[in-house]
Amino acid sequence: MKLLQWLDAFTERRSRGLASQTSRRSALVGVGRLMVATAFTLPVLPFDRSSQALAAGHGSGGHKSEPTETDCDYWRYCAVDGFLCSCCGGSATSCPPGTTPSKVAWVGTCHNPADGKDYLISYNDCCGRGSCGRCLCNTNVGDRPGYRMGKHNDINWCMANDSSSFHCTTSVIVGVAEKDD
Ligand code: ABN
Repeated sequence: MKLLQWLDAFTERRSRGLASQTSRRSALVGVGRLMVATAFTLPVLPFDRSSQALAAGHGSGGHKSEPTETDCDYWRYCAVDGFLCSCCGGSATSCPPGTTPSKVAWVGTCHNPADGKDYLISYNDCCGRGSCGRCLCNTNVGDRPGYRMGKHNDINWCMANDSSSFHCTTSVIVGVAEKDD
């Protein structure tokens, strides 16, 4: 009888020990498997990365989105040299508060892809405040070295104003260029 009791107790202890060890081990194995599976599957899940694409300047379909008035490659900025007033509290055609348009300006010719025409653009600086420092654009189509007087745009056009402090540059359409035949 004593032997049977001892055998019962022994068997029960072993069974319980085995059961608790097995479940702990299998739980650990399960967690390990889950971690490995997560590491392999998360990078290939279909995350929405459209905001990153937009920030990089790409719209839907992987094409670059149309330039706007705060982008250097906006068509009418083709010959600009300065900070865009559209990034400085003004717009592409108006000076920010506290500044006045320069009395003299550089005139460039830019192609408008929307209507296929070439336009004369007057790049007037806005004067009376220190440098805006935002959206510096230097596209310079038609610009020639400084010794080609009158064909060089790297000039402070505020020179003839009461204040010669340069703040930013506007881009005003002043005419349509005639076609060469
Ligand atoms: N037209 C913009 C500018 C201002 C100061 C110096 C160089 C160019």
